[in-house]
Amino acid sequence: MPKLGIDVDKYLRTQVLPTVWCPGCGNGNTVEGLATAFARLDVDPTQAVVVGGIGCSGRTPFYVATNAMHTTHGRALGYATGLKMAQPNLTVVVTMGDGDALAIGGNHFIHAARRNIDLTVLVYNNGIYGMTGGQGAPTTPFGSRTTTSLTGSIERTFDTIEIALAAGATYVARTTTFDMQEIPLRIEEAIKHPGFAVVEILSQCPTYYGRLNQIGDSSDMLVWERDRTEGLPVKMLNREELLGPLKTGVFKNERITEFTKAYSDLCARVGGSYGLS
Ligand SMILES: Cc1ncc(C[n+]2csc(CCOP(=O)(O)OP(=O)(O)O)c2C)c(N)n1
Ligand code: SF4
Repeated sequence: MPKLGIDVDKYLRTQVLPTVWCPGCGNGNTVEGLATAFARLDVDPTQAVVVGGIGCSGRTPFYVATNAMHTTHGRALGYATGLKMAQPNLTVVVTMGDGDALAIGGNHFIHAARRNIDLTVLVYNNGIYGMTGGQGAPTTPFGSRTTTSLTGSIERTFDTIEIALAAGATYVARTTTFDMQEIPLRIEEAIKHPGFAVVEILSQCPTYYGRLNQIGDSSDMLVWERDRTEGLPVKMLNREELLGPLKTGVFKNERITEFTKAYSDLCARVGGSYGLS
């Protein structure tokens, strides 16, 4: 694990390693990226909370040495919203699978984005339901095989970035587990951003997606991720260009009023008190 002159291990529960994840699962890349981002920002672990949903990716809080919440499938953003409203000074990072964030949790995702509450949301997009056996997800690429679409998915694919942008997220980025240097950079930007920040990380599930689609092992999947994406050009894209290879990079970085601040201002205006204490 690269140290880059900083103590990444301080942010990992090394005593519980190895993880429960399959060998070569992309989740480890993202956890390392998160720990690196925390280390570079010198985040106080007692003042940070990692909130996970359910699924393989939902296990992330088990391995990050901050406060942790392991919640329910699709509801991580509900818990995180309550936590942030009660304790607005905490750094709250929410880790969810694509199914967790955009299928069962889709409504929470769009409304948390609409409110612009200061949460960092990491969507681990492996295009499949990993934990429950490789079923199709809204993010499953059109035509690909899952255990519920053995002849190829005929459903159209949700684009996390388009949904986040349309719902009002104010920081929106995509990277991949191939881009190991970029993951901590994007997570750092998202944590520093005072608003709803979404980082989609295209990730590999070699056990189900890779095997069912005959992509190969984990390293073959990293090459596949590299080849199906390209960095954002420095210009606005039209609809046809957006339909080409998936773009990576920062799609939006805008500062507007954040929700806990708006609520605090409201309380001051009407003479109420803020928070639960
Ligand atoms: C309310 C509810 N419905 C269904 C499940 C079963 N379930 C657990 S994990 C999961 C899917 C996980 O897929 P994803 O969210 O994409 O995460 P991954 O495992 O791929 O990281 C499902 C359907 C559940 N735990 N709770
Ligand atoms: S089933 Fe897929 S997503 Fe889950 S741990 Fe294994 S490789 Fe990772």
